[in-house]
This record gives sequence, structure tokens and C-alpha cells, in this order.
Amino acid sequence: MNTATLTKLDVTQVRADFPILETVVNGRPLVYLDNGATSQKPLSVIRSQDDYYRSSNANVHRGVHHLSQIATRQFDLAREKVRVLLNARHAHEVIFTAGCTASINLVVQAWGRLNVKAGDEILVSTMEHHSNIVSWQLLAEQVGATVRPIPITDEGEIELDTYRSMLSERTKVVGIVHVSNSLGTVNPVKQMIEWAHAVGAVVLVDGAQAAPHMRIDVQAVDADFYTLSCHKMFAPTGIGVLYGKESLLDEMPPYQGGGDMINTVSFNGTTYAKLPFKFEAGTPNIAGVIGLGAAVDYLASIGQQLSKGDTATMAENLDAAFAWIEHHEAGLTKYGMKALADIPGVRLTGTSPHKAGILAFTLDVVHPHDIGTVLDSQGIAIRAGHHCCMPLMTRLGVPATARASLALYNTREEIDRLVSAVEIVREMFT
Ligand code: C6P
Repeated sequence: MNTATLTKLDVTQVRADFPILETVVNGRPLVYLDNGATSQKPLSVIRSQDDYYRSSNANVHRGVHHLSQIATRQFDLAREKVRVLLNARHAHEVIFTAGCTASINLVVQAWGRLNVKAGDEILVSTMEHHSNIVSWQLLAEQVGATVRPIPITDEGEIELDTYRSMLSERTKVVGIVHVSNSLGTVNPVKQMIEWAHAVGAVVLVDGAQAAPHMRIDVQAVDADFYTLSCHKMFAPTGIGVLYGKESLLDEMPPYQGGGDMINTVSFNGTTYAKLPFKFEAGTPNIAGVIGLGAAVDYLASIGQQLSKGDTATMAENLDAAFAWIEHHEAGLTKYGMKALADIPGVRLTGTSPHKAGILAFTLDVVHPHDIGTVLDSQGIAIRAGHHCCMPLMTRLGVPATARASLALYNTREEIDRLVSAVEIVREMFT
């Protein structure tokens, strides 16, 4: 998409969609830079929750009555929207879960218990979120397999040659984060998957921090499993997605038993529902799924303002939306990284050129938690801590970092306020 088209949309138009951005914190306009923890929600998503409970609240796939039919239609439509978002081949390859963590645990227990045996190896990168480490450690303990960490460079990139040399016929599965929540590094998942497939391994890509920032194409990268944390991509909390290739999901046993996941139940033996329902036991998070559908619609509506208008398909609108988001966030990231690096005593963590909107750093004179507290007094929300990446912190040689994580509605002025506030912290503590 050319620059002229990208400038057709101004960030102030986007900000107007997010009512919470009007909040005043400690006497100053809120600067929300904790999008990696959870994103804010556009009005259309907020309204979708009110509309559902006000006018179509009913259980799905169970009732023949009017309300149930409306709720079911919206629920099923959301699955198709997520299929388009991920460019999955089939809507039934999209499983709704409680979150990214739940999605990973589903794969680990349902696929892993079937396929990973004593002596097998599970490779996960050093920059993984605990969800993509601890879940595999649990499996490894259960079956007698080994979890091996893939090392990373000082810039925060996977050591690709080492990774390649670690792959062998013992490797059953590779767990790799698409975009690191602590570093922002965008990992070369397509290449990593190709090498893993060459030794017969299956790859789970944790897309929690990728989906809000870039166009995902699970077929193009050939991911076996791909997981989403939907509250980080403008949808309500309590909803996640597991994408899995049909052939893999088909062979997996159910993860949880209950309503909706069965075909027939008897004491002589139970048979299970077809995909995706086999993995969706019990009443799902109906409002959350409908909200997720509204979030995908919202992203598409951003693209609609840039593309061919009403004649564009949802996929084309998402292409356009993510072209704008990537361009906008890349500009902010570059600007913010430079400004922070210029502050004496700041050490940036995560300096790969392949990077999404995460500005993580330490300051020599002060603990990251104190940075977070002082920034809050200035109305600026960031996260300080290990970001559920303790092995990564050990590798970086720090107990914690301060992390500003961007979203499509952030501005240069907000980055300026962040940088000025970090300068204030520095002055206070020296
Ligand atoms: N990271 C952060 O502040 P859940 O909690 O299930 O929605 O997502 C877990 C998860 C998995 N993978 C990655 C890469 C993540 O960043 C997260 C959540 C938040 O960075 C909370 S620790």
C-alpha cells in the first residue's frame, strides 16, 4: 500500500473509537502503553456486549427458539471472521478457548499426550512466555520427555543456526512465539517451521502478541497450531483461539468432557462431535465470541477507510488495516527506541531490527517497578516486571524490565510524554 493511501487515515480518527482513552489519571490525560497486557476496546466491541445481553442472550447450538437462533448465528459468524483473520483453510480449524494459555494447554495435553513419548525432545525458545514453557514442562514430566531451550542473541533474536542444529528425529514439537511480549522481536516463523517439518516435528506458534499488530496467514507460514489471546486484540477478556490443521485436530482426543462435545453418550462408550465442537465442551463464552467477531469487524472497518470501500472483501480490508497498523506502529517504535536510547543510563532490551511495538528497557539508577510507579503518577500506564518470561530475564541478566507496549491508537505525543517521564524518573533517583 502506498504512502498516500496510508495517510488517508489519521490516528485521531482511530482514537475516537476508544472511549477509555479520554480518561484522566492523576490530573493528566491517560497515556495507555500497556497493550501487551491487554488492549483497550473500541465502542463497537463494547456495544456488542450490551446488544447481546439486551437483545439476543441465549445459549448456542441447543435451542430451536428465536433468541438461540440469533445467538448461534452470531457465534458461528464470528468463527468465520476469525478464519478470515488467520486465513485458515476451514472455519472448523478455529477452536474457541478461554485464552491463549488455554489454547496452548489444549494442544499440550490433547496432542502432546498422544504424540510425545519418553526420550522425545520439545524445543522452546528462551524468549517464550511461561505459557509456552511450563505447559510443555508439565507434559515432559508426565511422559518422560525433555524440554530444551533454543538460545537467543544479545539483541533478542533466535540463534537460528543453533536452532537448526538442535532439530533431530528426537524433536517432536517446537513451541515458538511469533512476536515476543518482552522484546518485540518478530521471529522468522516460516523458516523455523520449514526446518522443523523437515525432521517431522510439529510447530505451535504463540501468536498472542502478533495478532494485534500484523496480518497473520497460518497457511503461508504452514503453522500446525497457532494461538491467540483475543483480549489483546480489542476483543473482551476470557476468549482465546486455537487454530489447528484439520488433520492434527482430527487425530487428537478431546481435551475436556461435557456438553456440546459429544455425538452420543452411553455407558457402553461415548462418541465425540466433529470439529470444532469436539474441543468446545460446555457452554462457551458466547458474549466473548460475539465480541471477538466485533473486534475483527472493527479491524476490517479500519481497512475499509483505506481500501476500495464497500466493494472490498473482509480479507482485503484486513490487509489494508494491517498495512496501516504496521506502518503506524513501526514509525512510533523507531521514534521511541531512539528517544529512549538517548537518555543516559537507559538500556534497551530487544533491539532486533525485526521488531513490533514493544519498548522495553532498564534504567541504571532505579528498579523497573519504581519507573512504573512514577510513570503512573504522570498518567502513563506501562508494565514493569518479568512479563511472565523469567528464563528470558535470566538470559538478559536483569530481574525485570519496564515495558511500554503499543497499539494502533498510540501517538508520537504519547511517546514524548513517556520519554519525558523517564527523564523525570532519572532525575528523581540520581
Ligand atoms: N502476556 C503480557 O503482559 P493469556 O493470559 O492466556 O491471555 O495470554 C498469555 C500469553 C501468551 N503468550 C504471550 C506471548 C503473551 O504475551 C501472553 C500474555 C501478557 O505480556 C500477560 S503476562
